[in-house]
Amino acid sequence: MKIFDRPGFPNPARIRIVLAEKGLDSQINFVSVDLIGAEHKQAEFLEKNPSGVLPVLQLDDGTYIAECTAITEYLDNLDGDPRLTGRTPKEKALIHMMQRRAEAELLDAVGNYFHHATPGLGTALQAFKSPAWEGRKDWGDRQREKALGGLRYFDNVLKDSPFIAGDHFSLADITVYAGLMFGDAAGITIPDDHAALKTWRETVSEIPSVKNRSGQAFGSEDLRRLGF
Ligand SMILES: N[C@@H](CCC(=O)N[C@@H](CS)C(=O)NCC(=O)O)C(=O)O
Repeated sequence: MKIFDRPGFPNPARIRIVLAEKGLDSQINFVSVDLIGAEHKQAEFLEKNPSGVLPVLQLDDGTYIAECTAITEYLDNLDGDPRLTGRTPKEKALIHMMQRRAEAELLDAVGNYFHHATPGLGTALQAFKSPAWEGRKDWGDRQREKALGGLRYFDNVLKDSPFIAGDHFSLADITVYAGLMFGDAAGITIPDDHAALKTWRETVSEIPSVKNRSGQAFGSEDLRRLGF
């Protein structure tokens, strides 16, 4: 199997954590794609993923799987013990629900703020932004407020639960964790009074699959080049 990604970015980090959790690193060849140079917006990459985003998994039979949720579902089921995406119907549903909230209310909101209200990934990508969003910094700024609401929501969830979707580490935790990594780079950080979220982050940072991977997030050459 191959993963097309770029170390140092939050969505690739989600899958690198999953691979480590499932002990699959040795079965994967990583292919680095130049995000800042807009390689992911060129025809060759768009054939793999028409959405023009990373990561993408390529199976040995040539099939491409994009979207972190889909990639995680595939990898999590390979060993017949899908603990990251849920073993029972109830677990599956709760993890799905919470991970979707983590994307919508936090990770994607931070990304929208970053791409639309800040210089984002730099000049090479400007040409690929949809004209519909031209001059919509106000919308990007509102996404920052949405992300702050997401942080408040997950802090409240974690006052009553050790993990985002119940009593064990799951895909929902990975998505929130990636949202916090992205927030660090974009300047959306956990407010001081969100104690439950801060404690959870410390706990999750110590999980081996996360600890070994998180150093690659936003410490990268790429974002330093852009001044983050
Ligand atoms: N929903 C997608 C999001 C992927 C995504 O936004 N990836 C970022 C890297 S962290 C990307 O490729 N951004 C490039 C761009 O927006 O031009 C997923 O779950 O895989």
